[in-house]
Amino acid sequence: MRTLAVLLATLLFAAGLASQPLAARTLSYANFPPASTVPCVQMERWAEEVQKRTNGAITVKTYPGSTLLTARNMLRGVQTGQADIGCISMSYQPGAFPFSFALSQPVGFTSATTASVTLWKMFEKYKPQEFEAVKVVAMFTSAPSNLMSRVPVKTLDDMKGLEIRGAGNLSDVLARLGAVPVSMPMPETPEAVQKGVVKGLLTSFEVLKDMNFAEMCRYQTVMNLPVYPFAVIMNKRTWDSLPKDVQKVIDDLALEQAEWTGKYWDAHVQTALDWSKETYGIEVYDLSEADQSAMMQAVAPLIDAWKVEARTAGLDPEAILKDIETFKAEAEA
Ligand code: 3IO
Repeated sequence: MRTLAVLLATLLFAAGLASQPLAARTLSYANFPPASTVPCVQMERWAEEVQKRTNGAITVKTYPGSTLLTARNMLRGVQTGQADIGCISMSYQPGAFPFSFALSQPVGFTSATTASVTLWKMFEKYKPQEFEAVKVVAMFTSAPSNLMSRVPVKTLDDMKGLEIRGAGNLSDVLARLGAVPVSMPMPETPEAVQKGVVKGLLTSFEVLKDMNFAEMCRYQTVMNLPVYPFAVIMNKRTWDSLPKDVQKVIDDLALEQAEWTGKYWDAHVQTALDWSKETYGIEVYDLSEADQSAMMQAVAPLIDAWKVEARTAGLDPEAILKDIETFKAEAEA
């Protein structure tokens, strides 16, 4: 049985290699949200840069909008080779990335640029076991999370009992704030908001424009809650089959890509807010100072919960948090 499986795998693998011309290769890159969103904009940028820097030896064929793999089967799909490359929002797999989830704790990131660069540097320094089954080619995070809602939320008290869409750690954040968290990937969220299954969503503001949430959610509350970390992963066999010079191009691009994506994301949040004000007359509320500090107090225990999770995974949470602070300060300097 086992021998047969190995034989089959070998045959399938050989067939896969044979179908690729040696000189030029096309790699498939799957992404789950619509083409208009930042994760897909950074995908196109990465694809262009890799094509340029390998002088056309590598062509990247992109599949935005879950046309090749959905959010829910992205990780497995890349591991099994349904796509060569895929983009994952780590929070969609609670428990799967105990190291990287340090970044989605309330550790005080105020921009996608700083958080993205920090995430990549942390990954490089620690080479965490959680990504052992794949090759990580890029990493970035969203901008800090804020509330977009169909009803005005001007105080923390207004959050109580409100059904809000989040994912992973951001759903835990919602629970700590007294809201009723409902977890789902981004592509399922417009319908949930539209049907009233949830009253709003917690993520970065640029989706007001990119997914037109501003049409349904006219009320925004600035909360500066944690970022969502992303990883762009490549199938291990695909990676191993690439020439060394191509591998170098990809490795050399990673830090720059994190910074490019973070900067684009931060700028795009502002563009989207301006557009939403002009197009739909959205309202943007700031919490009072008292509510802001109450909010930070309410979410602080999440860090302790993460520490327990990290220790269980054999990690040193104190060292990780210290390094995050160092890289954050470096990036902000
Ligand atoms: C996100 C995911 C897909 C498209 C746009 C986005 N903006 C912020 C996120 C973060 C995330 O994964 C999510 O589900 O909120």
